[in-house]
Amino acid sequence: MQSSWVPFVPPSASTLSGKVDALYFYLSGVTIFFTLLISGVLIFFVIKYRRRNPYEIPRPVAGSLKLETLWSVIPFIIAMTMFAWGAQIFFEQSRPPSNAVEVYVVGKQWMWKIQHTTGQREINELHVPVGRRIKLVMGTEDVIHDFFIPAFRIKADVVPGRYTTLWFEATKAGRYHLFCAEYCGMNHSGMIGSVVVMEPKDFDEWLSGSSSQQSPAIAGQQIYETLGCASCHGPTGEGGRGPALAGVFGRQVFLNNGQNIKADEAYIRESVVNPQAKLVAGFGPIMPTFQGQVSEEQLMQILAFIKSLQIRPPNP
Ligand code: HEC
Ligand SMILES: [Cu+2]
Repeated sequence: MQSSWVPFVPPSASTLSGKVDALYFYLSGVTIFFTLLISGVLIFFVIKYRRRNPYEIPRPVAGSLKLETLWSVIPFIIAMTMFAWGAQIFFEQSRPPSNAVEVYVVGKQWMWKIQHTTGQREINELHVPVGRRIKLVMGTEDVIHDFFIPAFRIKADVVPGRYTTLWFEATKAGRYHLFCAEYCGMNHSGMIGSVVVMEPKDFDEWLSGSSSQQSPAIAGQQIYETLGCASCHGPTGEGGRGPALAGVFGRQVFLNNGQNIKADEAYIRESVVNPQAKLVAGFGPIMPTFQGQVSEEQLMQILAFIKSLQIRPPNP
């Protein structure tokens, strides 16, 4: 495992980690500065104004508007710099760039199951190339887990019934810790793994080395056929009794109730497990729920299939 030169600070290996550290050092610096200042002044005054004889009575303290304004405004400004800086990093971290390569992650007591869009599967290991943006689409089969890569300074809860996304761009080849950071039962402490960051050409070799695996989109297509989705949505998602699915991902969808929402991962997932929650305008509530018939992993594969439908639109 890689380590860093600052004690207690994990290695820094993503485009984000330096920024998070800078903010952290700023917070620590401000805290240390004021701790020293206040305790120094406190000790100084305790000595300077100590009682020298038993009959001494101090002068009464009168308020000072100037002083009070000053010690309200300065901390306010300092707190706001922390807020603005933190918010800026938060927004950057929580908005995956559109050109990121997707990787599917499913948490399960007590392991991380990972699948690449090319089909490679891994357990408790995540191989990624240096210098490419990776977007993780994460779900869980059972309880809440938390995907944490300290070296990248990224961490997010994975919650039953919904998707969480994270993104990063690794900057340094090496092997880094991967933890579950949410207590998830008996073997939580063993739910650890590693992230292997490789040079792009090594990574491509690794990808092609373990071929013969089915891509999530192809697996999703098979599930789509087995569950009979095709009977309403058409074998290539061209539509029929149900709306066309080709091109739906990322598009605006008009709903029965007049609302207009973006078809993101969460929407597609909900459409399959709870189709009546949001009805597409012009269609009745005829789609049955598939809750309990598909695992989280299969849902992600269906999602991958629906996403793939827009890259290659069906022939008319
Ligand atoms: C009995 C016909 C039927 C079957 C079977 C069916 N659907 Fe649907 N589906 C519909 C209808 C009708 C709608 C539109 C009304 C609604 O939103 O529920 C819909 C909506 C959807 C949507 C939202 C589409 C949009 O444009 O917003 C998705 C995604 C979807 N279905 C996926 C699936 C998947 C995946 C399966 C198989 C696991 C499936 N459907 C099986 C009829 C069906
Ligand atoms: Cu866990």
